[in-house]
Amino acid sequence: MIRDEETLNQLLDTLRRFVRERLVPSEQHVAEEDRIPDDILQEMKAMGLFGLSIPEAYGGLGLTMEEEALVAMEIGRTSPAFRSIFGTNNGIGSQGILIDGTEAQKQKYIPRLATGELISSFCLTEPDVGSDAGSLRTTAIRDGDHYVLNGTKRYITNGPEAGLFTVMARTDPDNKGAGGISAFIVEGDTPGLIRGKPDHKMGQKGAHTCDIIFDNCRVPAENIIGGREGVGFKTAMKVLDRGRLHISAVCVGVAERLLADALHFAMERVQFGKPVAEHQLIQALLADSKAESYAGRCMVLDAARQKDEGVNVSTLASCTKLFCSEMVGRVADRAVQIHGGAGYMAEYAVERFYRDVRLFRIYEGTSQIQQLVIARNMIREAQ
Ligand code: COS
Repeated sequence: MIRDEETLNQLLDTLRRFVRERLVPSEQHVAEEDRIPDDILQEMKAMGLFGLSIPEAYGGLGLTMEEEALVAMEIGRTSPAFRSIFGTNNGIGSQGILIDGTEAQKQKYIPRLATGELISSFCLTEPDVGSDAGSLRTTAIRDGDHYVLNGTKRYITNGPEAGLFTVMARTDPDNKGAGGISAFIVEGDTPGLIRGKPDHKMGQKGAHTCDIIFDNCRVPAENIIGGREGVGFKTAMKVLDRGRLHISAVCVGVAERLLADALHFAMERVQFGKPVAEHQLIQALLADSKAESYAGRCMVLDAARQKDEGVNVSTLASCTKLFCSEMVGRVADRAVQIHGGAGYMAEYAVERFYRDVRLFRIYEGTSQIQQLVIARNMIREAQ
């Protein structure tokens, strides 16, 4: 749903210019330094990017899912690391509180997430728990008016810099399944919350992950999301439904950027006496990429509109995540191929993007998990 076309177009224009003039020229620097410069962070905060999807009542821009998808596509036209730092505040870092939190929890934390004063993280994955999220082992045992958290969370995006964590932990040790899990809000300076060393990743330099270790970490009982035990897994799943749509939109943006780079290169590069873009085998690579990225764009916007209408988009979110993350992998591969030897060189952005996009098929649920969710929902609906 687009509420006001003119206001949205202004935002998209501003963003397009910011991406082109500020972010794209900094991509290489961010990759080399493995950090986003402070001045760019400040500009992103001033533009309201940390609160895109946070309701206006809590200081955000209150974008609808369709509007957010269009914004994410614009942001996708540069290194995913730029999006990663504020994407978490809009998505998996804040949505648990927004969807299932109490009003007091929202009032206390959401406005500071919207401004970017607080950076947030989502702690679900563990060393032995990835796709089978319902089997997580981190415990949260009630002790007076606190819960005591123990366990390790792994590959936590924004872990090194986050000031606020949404943590899924088992409050009922006798229930080994999803029903024993609760979600907590944990402040970054809580004693017993320990950050591991930043991970060395294949790509997405500038976006940081690390282990988050809970060692007898005492969290006030009032910080259990929604004030209820046993519903944390469902909170996590609802958060991921939304997050998967957002990531799909980013995949579309990245694919469009890669295709623009590949087309530009193909029109400049001359072989056999003419630009390689005029060779039919290169044209096939360009055309397939165009058709697929357009399909991704249509899927994301359709699913986003349905979400705005209140439809349960669990299946559609998984369909778009599956298609768009696989699609951008194929487009990145073709973009490297079109560049030939140059595509293998770090001097060209496609080499970096080729590594960056590999993560999209893994995080917020692997492609295989999306397949499983889609098929299980289909069977459930048919029964
Ligand atoms: N929205 C609301 N509730 C949901 C839901 C959704 N999208 N998906 C599942 N649930 C509910 C189910 O209805 C069920 O509730 P009841 O017990 O009341 O029936 C409960 O949650 C458990 O669901 P289910 O039985 O389907 O859980 P499973 O353990 O079989 O696992 C998958 C479900 C595999 C889909 C889940 O573990 C998953 O998404 N794994 C991937 C995790 C992931 O994406 N990790 C990435 C890291 S986070 S960046």
